Amino acid sequence: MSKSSGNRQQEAQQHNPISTSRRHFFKQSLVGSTVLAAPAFIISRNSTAQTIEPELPPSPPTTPWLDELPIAIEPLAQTDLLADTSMLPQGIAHTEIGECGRNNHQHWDDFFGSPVLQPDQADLYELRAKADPQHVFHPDYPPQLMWNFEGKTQAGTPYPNPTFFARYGRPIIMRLHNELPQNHTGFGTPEISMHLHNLHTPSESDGFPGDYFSPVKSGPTLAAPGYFKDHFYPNVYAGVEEFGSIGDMREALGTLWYHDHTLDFTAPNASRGMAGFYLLFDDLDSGDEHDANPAALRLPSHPYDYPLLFQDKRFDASGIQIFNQLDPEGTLGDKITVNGKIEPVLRVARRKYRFRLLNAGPSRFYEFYLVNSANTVQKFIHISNDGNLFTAPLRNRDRIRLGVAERGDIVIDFSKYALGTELYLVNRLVQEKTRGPKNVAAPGVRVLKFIIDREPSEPDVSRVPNVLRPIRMPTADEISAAPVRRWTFSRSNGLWKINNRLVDVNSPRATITKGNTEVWELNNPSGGWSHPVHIHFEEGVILGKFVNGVQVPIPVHERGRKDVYVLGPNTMLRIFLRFRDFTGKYVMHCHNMIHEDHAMMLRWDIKA
Ligand SMILES: [Cu+2]
Repeated sequence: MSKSSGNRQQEAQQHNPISTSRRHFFKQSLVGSTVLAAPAFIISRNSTAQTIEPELPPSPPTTPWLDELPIAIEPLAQTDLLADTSMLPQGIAHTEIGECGRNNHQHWDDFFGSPVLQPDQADLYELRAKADPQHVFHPDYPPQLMWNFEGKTQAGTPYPNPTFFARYGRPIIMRLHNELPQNHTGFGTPEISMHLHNLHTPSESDGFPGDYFSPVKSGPTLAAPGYFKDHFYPNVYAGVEEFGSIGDMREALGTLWYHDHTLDFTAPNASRGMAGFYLLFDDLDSGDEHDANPAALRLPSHPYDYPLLFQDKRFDASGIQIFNQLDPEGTLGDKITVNGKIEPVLRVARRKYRFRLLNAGPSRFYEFYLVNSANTVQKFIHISNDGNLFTAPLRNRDRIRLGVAERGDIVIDFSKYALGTELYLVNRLVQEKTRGPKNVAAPGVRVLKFIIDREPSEPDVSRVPNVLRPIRMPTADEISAAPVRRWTFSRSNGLWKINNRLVDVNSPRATITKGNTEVWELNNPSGGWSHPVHIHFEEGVILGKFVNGVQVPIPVHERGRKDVYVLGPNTMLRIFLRFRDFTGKYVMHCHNMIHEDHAMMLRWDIKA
């Protein structure tokens, strides 16, 4: 390990009193395990490696396009959580049978009318956080440890980090078991707090960072450790109290994702693999391209609706993943995995597909292009940002930029191409440090190869209508009446801070009365780094963007609702937010997971 990173670790120990005990705990468990490879700088022999920091050798070269992704993803199968009558889901934490000490589910009786769940009241799912010691990122690398949220397919086979198919108006109870090895060594920590980003979720089911648990350990905001934790996902739109029923359909969320959010260890735990998709549908975005409802959009639907999860990872000389969780600069990945695979192939039919692109971190930004084998840029349709459908599609787009945790849904029409055509998804954004991206440069790095290998089995009836989902913009009166809070994201003493303070999950830095609105000004006064800032629970709209104090246009794809606000260098954003329907504790943090862990996060609360 380099001297400089060693110094930074000592600094982290000295300057982060909140987290010292957890860091110390983890430092002990790292003894005896290889965390980082030799410090010598080696020029990359691999043309497909991203530019890297000089302290680390690049990941070993890989032969591209050896592995294939499945041609369709499978929905996660439900579990019968009512089969064992001693373990029925209930509003109050079931600690006597091993549930961790969570707060009571809010509005449980309003939804279910009795203390214990009755048949047919909710969709029921179960995930188990488990170690897979034999994951293959690439055939050139050895099988190795990965951590997953594991579910089951309809056929009953294990399904790592599965995709939920959820529907507005239909609540979900998700039982999360922690079966990670408690004697783990290496990066990652075996406590978990699963955040569902950015569902309109009561706080006790949000995956609050201080709500981490294992059978033997629990975070400061839980009352007790446990083997499992039930999450209640109401699947209501924001605005229930204002609009009644299941809320305001203009607030619909579509492409959501879940990941571990354990305090101080989000980057290593998510890098271990614990991240997946939660797709949410309603009558408009119904997930059925054959839908007879004239109001339905009929966007390309399953199996032509395909989520793609990108993570940056670094591997040592033997091809084993490494990550320095004690360094406030983290470890920049130079291999980009797509749904857990390096340089995979996806075979597609000659028709339209909806791809849901997710930057799952920990710290790399992407600007993706679709190119043919001659690197000529191809066009696609951009339909949503952060999972929120635009009011109208952005057609003829040639790039999509994603900060960590941002999502972008795009539609690619492969019917324009001949059978046998090969296309590539390419990242052209240069990034040399975890602090943020640099310039865009062609031809970029090919991360995914499409092969158009078949005609569709039936005519493609999907479409991309000219009108997608309406938006509720704040009125001028609402904006002028909203109190303003100012948050500055900066670095001092080697750590990442908000308004010059480190995270403290025990105490809120803002308390807002339910039903109120506010304007938040997010300020990055530095030229040295970028912060993709995430506000849990509520979507916002960007009112204004300022660079070096000068107002600049808001990019067209950022004019809808968002939950991640990319603060570039010397940038200030004004955001309008409503705080609705539920109370409790939430967070705002930089979603560069390395900044988040070291400790650019704050708790804010909604009170009744
Ligand atoms: Cu940041």
